[in-house]
Amino acid sequence: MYTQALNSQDSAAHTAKEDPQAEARFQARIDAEEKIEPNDWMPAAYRRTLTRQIAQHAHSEIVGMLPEGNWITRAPSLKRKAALLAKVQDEGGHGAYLYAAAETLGTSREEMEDQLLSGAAKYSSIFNYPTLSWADIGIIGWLVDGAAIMNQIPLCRCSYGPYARAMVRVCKEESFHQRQGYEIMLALCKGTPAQKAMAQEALDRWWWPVLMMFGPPDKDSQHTESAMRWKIKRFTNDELRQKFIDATIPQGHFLGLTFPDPALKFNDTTGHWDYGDIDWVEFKQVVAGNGPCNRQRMAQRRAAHEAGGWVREAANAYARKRQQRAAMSIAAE
Ligand code: BYC
Repeated sequence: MYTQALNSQDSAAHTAKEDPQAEARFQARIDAEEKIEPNDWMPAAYRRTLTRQIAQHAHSEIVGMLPEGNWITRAPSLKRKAALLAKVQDEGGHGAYLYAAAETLGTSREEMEDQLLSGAAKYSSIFNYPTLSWADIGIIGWLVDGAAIMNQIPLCRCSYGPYARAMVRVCKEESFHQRQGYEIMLALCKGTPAQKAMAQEALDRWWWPVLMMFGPPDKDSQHTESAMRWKIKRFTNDELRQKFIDATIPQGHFLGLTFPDPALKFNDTTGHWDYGDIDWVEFKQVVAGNGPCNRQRMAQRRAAHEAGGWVREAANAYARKRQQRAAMSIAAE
């Protein structure tokens, strides 16, 4: 979908050895803002970090369907149900484009799925928190998708062509998701005192985990330096976190909500909102598999994978039949 020629494990480009001259030419192309395409020479470390990031991103989209899918049958009206259903389907589509983009780097979708299901691959920490009330669906759209947009708009300019192109459509859809979430929050905040309290309670639970979505602080980020040099990332984790906070605080105040951070204060000197300390111990725990819902999410994914086995089998049988028919018609010519 994003390329005409996929790399395979044994292609020359894939097995490229360390080559300082090729590496210098590669970096010059990156510096000149040229896009790198699947069959171009690339350093093994560039391929590795991109495969890791895109696969984790794809897994996040797929696991991210679970907390919201949980509310489809309980949405408060037909309009809300239709919008939520469409949003959750969009996330599945994002996962599919992203797996396709990662496959162009030479790792098969099956391998990536195995890595997710075995627990070897990461997915976003945020999807390990529970969705306890309808307001959580508003919060996910407003803040989780809002954070995703802040992170993903710069990825539309990522140096790797297939990832950058996939991101354009993803960002358009995320923008609809963000608006539907904010609109849910607006309705709750303009509603009864109980609805407003539900919205505030959801913000209290989600605010800090959302800030963790941007990844560890720059001083602890292993991949930022190389990812910035290769123009995979255009901003550091802390820069994007600050941009998100600056954009979101006025939106929360417009809703009449209070952020659960006593240190939050507009800094006239810097022109940014100062914020309190993020609990990085909690972040590490969640990423290590010990968040409130990690085990439940993985159990649900494994069950869904097993239940879908017959679909994969049928698709493979159909593909084989088509191949055989094509071979027979060539032989008959
Ligand atoms: N959760 O060196 P760092 C969505 C890991 S989908 C878990 O800074 P990097 C949505 C990181 O992978 C949202 N792990 O890494 C879907 C690395 O571990 P490894 C997902 C995290 O890659 C459905 C280690 O920590 N978005 O929005 O330079 C419904 C060190 O970090 C997290 C994307 O994936 C985390 N939050 O920067 C609604 C966007 N943060 O691999 C919404 C694409 C870090 O060395 N990804 N880690 O074992 C990125 O932009 C970057 O990968 C990150 C991290 C900013 C996330």
